[in-house]
Amino acid sequence: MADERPVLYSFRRCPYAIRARLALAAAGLVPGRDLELREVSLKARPPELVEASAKATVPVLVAGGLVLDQSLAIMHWALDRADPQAWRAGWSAAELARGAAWIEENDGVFKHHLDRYRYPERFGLTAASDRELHRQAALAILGRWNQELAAGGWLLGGRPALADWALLPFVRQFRHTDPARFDAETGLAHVQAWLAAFLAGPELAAVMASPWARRQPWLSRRWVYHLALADAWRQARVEGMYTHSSRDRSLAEVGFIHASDVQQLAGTHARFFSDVEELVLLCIDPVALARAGVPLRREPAPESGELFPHLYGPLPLDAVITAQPYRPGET
Ligand SMILES: N[C@@H](CCC(=O)N[C@@H](CS)C(=O)NCC(=O)O)C(=O)O
Repeated sequence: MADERPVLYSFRRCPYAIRARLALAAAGLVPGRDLELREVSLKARPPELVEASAKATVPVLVAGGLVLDQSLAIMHWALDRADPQAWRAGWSAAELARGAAWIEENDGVFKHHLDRYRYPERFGLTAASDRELHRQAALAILGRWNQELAAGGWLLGGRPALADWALLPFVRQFRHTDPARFDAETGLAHVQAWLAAFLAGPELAAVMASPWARRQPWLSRRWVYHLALADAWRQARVEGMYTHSSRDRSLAEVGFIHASDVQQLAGTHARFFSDVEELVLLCIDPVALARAGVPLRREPAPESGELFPHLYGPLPLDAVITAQPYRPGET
């Protein structure tokens, strides 16, 4: 039977994805049981994500026919299922509206200044003074949040609400840009304490670790895979072409390059590479292979008859989407 679980495309460090995971976890959902978590690399977005949401940002939740590609919508989806910590429950309409306004300010103007402070090169900000202007503008907003926090330690009062969880991953990112300077800021004591509690708390720790976050990106079903010895991969990068077929034999000897579909990888590793320490997993894009005129055929292995992908030609480097250390057990 097809897997009907919702799929969450996520990226471990993304503040939007962190807030979505926080809400899903608070609702009691567990990856592997209630949903499938697919950690993605933003440099190599899987075609399944792009097909679900053309803009292919993270997070994206796909649940049946529903595609939610805004983190806030995912938070609400989670809390519609269960809100045991009363992130939305028990607040007045006016309080909820205040919370929504903080979120809007965070996602709009605060994020604008945070990005320019954190990644000035992306915005062509070469002068240190430009960067500093954005830091100061973000600090002015934090100063106002500081006043809100003074009364009860949380944005709406004495306990955390949706707005706190939605903002804190971004404030974490602001601090992370220069922690010592953030911690030395005066006039932000309530923000500093609010963030410190978040950073030390179990909620964040849970969603930054397995099963909510992984170090290795999820492997798309639409890519094919080749396990390469590190030396062979190094040589390919010098030569601009990968021409090994298997562990010990060349493309010229065999006539094709051995590869695996994702579900075959662990078996391939166990059969041929279990004693190799430095192994590189090449994720290969069949579309780029076709563009380069390299035929990809699925052919039976001599003993088992199981069909494996075979590449009939040298592997061009631009068909290799990622090359990452292979860690058995993580695919
Ligand atoms: N409004 C979206 C923003 C998501 C977003 O921008 N995520 C970043 C990663 S932190 C991303 O995917 N960036 C890649 C891109 O914009 O192409 C949300 O709330 O989910």
